[in-house]
Amino acid sequence: MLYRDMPSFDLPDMDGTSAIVILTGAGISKESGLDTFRDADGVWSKVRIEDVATPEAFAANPVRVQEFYNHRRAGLLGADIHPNSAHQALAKLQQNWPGDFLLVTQNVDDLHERGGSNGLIHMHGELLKSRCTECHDVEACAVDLSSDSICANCGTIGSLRPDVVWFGEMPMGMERIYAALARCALFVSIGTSGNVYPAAGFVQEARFVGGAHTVELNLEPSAGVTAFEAAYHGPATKLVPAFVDAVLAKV
Ligand code: BV8
Repeated sequence: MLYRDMPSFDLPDMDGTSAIVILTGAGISKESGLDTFRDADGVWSKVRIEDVATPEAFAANPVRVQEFYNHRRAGLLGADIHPNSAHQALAKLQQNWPGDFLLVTQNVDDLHERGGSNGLIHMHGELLKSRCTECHDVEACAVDLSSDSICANCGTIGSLRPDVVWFGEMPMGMERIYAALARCALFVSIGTSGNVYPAAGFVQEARFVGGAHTVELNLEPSAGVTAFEAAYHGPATKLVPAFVDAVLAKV
């Protein structure tokens, strides 16, 4: 249900020593002006995953794949793209929560960092980084990549790719993520449709391995909504700041 005024969040019995894990997806960046993937006007309504987001696509047509990421990288660096109050609320939670806190994002944008978060795991990589397919060196990248790009580490020409995780590739930070899920008291999934694995399975891990209270904050019910003990639906910039204040009241 969409809330006209804020819901009262039912939270578990927890205190400042409890561990929290937050998972975010493209929905948290939507109100900052970045497209989601599976909404009606989303990224996958314009291009096919098979053409731009798999290793096979990159091998078959590197120019097309590089252009797809060059366009998104330039968009992210646009003057009109800023973190929103949901990003900022999660940074406030991290700063004020005494217990263990881990933010995991599926997003490849840097809006969590620009909103004040740090130490987060970009499990699907980062748009503003490049990786060399020869020496595996990863560097900050704010420019277009092409077959003329030169690796700053090994000097190879044409070996740079976006440092993102394509379908069929192993997401990043999985060991650290599963260790945190196994001992968290609160798991919150924000702005994700719950379609992409292994991220979509984290709620089960948190609930049945970690014994966590599991919460979904999303514009609409996700594909995995029934796995959550509590679900609140509305825009992230409304729900997340209020939710963070409710959690901080537990300290
Ligand atoms: C892997 C690249 C294994 C960068 C992306 C079961 C188990 C394991 C794997 C699989 C499995 N079944 C299938 C697989 C394979 C596959 C997969 O999940 N396929 C899906 C399509 C079925 N998974 C993989 O390939 C993963 N790798 O499993 O490797 C392995 C094991 C051993 C050895 C090697 C490999 C890799 C997955 C990563 C793929 N890369 N991105 C990029 O281009 O961005 S995924 C892509 O989807 C993005 O990263 C995105 O973040 C991610 C998830 O999408 P969402 O973030 O949820 O975005 P979406 O648009 O879907 O939803 C947005 C939501 O926000 C909506 O619900 C909307 O209502 C809401 N919203 C909108 N506005 C707002 C809002 N909410 C709040 N406020 C608002 N204002």
